[in-house]
Parts: sequence; structure tokens; C-alpha cells
Amino acid sequence: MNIAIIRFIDSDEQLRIGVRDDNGATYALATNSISELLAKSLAEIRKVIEDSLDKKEPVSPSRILAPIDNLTEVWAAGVTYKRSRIAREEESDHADVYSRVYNSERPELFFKSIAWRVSGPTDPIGVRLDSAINTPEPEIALVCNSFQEIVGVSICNDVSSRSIEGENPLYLPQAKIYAGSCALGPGIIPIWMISDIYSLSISVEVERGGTTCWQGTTSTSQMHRSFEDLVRFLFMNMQFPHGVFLSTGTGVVPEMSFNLTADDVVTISIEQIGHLSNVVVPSTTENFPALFVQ
Ligand code: DO4
Ligand code: MG
Repeated sequence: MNIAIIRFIDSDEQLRIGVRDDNGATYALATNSISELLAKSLAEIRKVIEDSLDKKEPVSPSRILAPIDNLTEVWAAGVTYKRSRIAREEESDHADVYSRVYNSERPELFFKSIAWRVSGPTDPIGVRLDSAINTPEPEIALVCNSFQEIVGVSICNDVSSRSIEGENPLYLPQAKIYAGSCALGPGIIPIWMISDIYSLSISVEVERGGTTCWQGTTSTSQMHRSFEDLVRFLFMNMQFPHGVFLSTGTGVVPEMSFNLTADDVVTISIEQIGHLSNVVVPSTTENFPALFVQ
């Protein structure tokens, strides 16, 4: 049996944390938040989940939210796959920056989002109005607790502006952080449920006007670095008392002529983890009102 930790609104409009099984049944989890769970050790988290599966207190989600809350952060790694290195070299006048980081011991790690800005599986994702080339980035996200342990995995869409980053690598925060640029979900799969984290297929499909306009596939076997090493660098000289999501980089990048646009639907599928689908809208305040309330 596979299970996912989910954050949701129930039929009484209450925000809850639960565990959903393969059959779609959801049971209440004895925690008030994802951040409270991620403050615990892996052994404690496993016990909370197993106790809830023993008790089987059924709950009825009416809306699934992004599986992140409170002070838990999202960070991301870049240029961890050869395809990403080649794509950055194509889009940038500073190609050597990317080949140097690809071959260095120290990885590229960047801040991606605070929890309240993250889109969940029923929210839209955004494209910047001042960006000529936008792209989805399908990535496996490691979910780490406060003890630097990888306790689970999820799906992250590291939506990005290729043209803004390509213009100047110092524009990276603007290319990566804006309303609707980070989607996570649908849930967190506990790490002990994953059989081999280094051989999971990752695919992405963009649907436009009812037909597929771009798709791509890779596998975590193509990663140029180890997940443990990315986590080690992230926690070096920094604590995450409420846990952290670390998105591990994309191995699928479209050709330069592709531009993600409003009304496209992006679906990312990762083996053993699930599917994350989001509709694309312009990245305006009006389009992301829900993200301003936790
Ligand atoms: O170097 C810029 C970011 C690259 C990135 O986000 C990725 O490789 O996934
Ligand atoms: Mg990325």
C-alpha cells in the first residue's frame, strides 16, 4: 500500500492534515500542521503516521492544498542534470557560469518560496508579464525535517523565466520568485515508501487548447549529484526548525522557441509520487488572491 501525507480543507471548512491511501481513503493525522510534523525526527514522523493508520479516523477532504505551511521554506537546486546545463548555456551569454557550477563540488542552491506563496494542486501557476520565455520545470522535491533527514518526497514545478535569467545570471531571483512560480503537491510520500529514489521517471506535459504542445521525460538516474549531498550543502551553516522542501533541479527543458502561456495546463508525473496539474495564468495580484491568506 502507498500513502501520501496531504493538507486539505474538510467538509466542515476546517484545515486538516491527513494520510491518504491508495484507495483514496483519507485518515486524520495527529498533527496541526506540516511544519509541526517536520520538526520531529523520521522515527517520530513514522510513528505518528502508523498510529493514524491503526486508528483509521476517516476525514473527507473537499480541497487539497499545497503540502506546506507556516515557516517551512522551499529551496531549489539548479544545473543538476546535463540537460539543464545545456539549456542554460543556450539561453545565456554567460555559459561558463553554468558549466562551472555543474562541475564544481558546491551545488547551485537558491531560495524559491515561503510557504504561503506556494500553489497547490488546485491553484494556478503564473507567468511573468515582463518575461518573453517562460517554462515549467518538473522536479522531484526532497522533504527534510529539522534533523536534516530526508523524510519524504513530493513534486515541485519550479516555474521560471528563461529570458530574464538568460539576460543576466544576477537576475536569477526575479526569474525564479514571483506570484505563482512555485507549485508543490499533491502530497508528501514518506521516504520509506519509495523503493529506489535514483530510478524514478519524471515526465511533463503541457496541454494547449486541448492538445499536447510539449512533453518531455527524464529519470532521477540522470542526476549528476546525490540527493544527500544537496541536503548536506543546504543545511551547512543554516537550520530549518520547521523543515524544508528542496527541489532538486530539472532534467527536462523545452527548446528555446517554447513559451509557457496563459491557459496552458502543465502536468508533472513522477513514478511512485503522483501527478501535479496546474493551469497557467498571468502572474498578477488579482490572479493570486488566495495566496495572501494562509
Ligand atoms: O541556474 C539556474 C537554475 C536552474 C534550475 O532551476 C534547474 O536546473 O532546475
Ligand atoms: Mg529548476
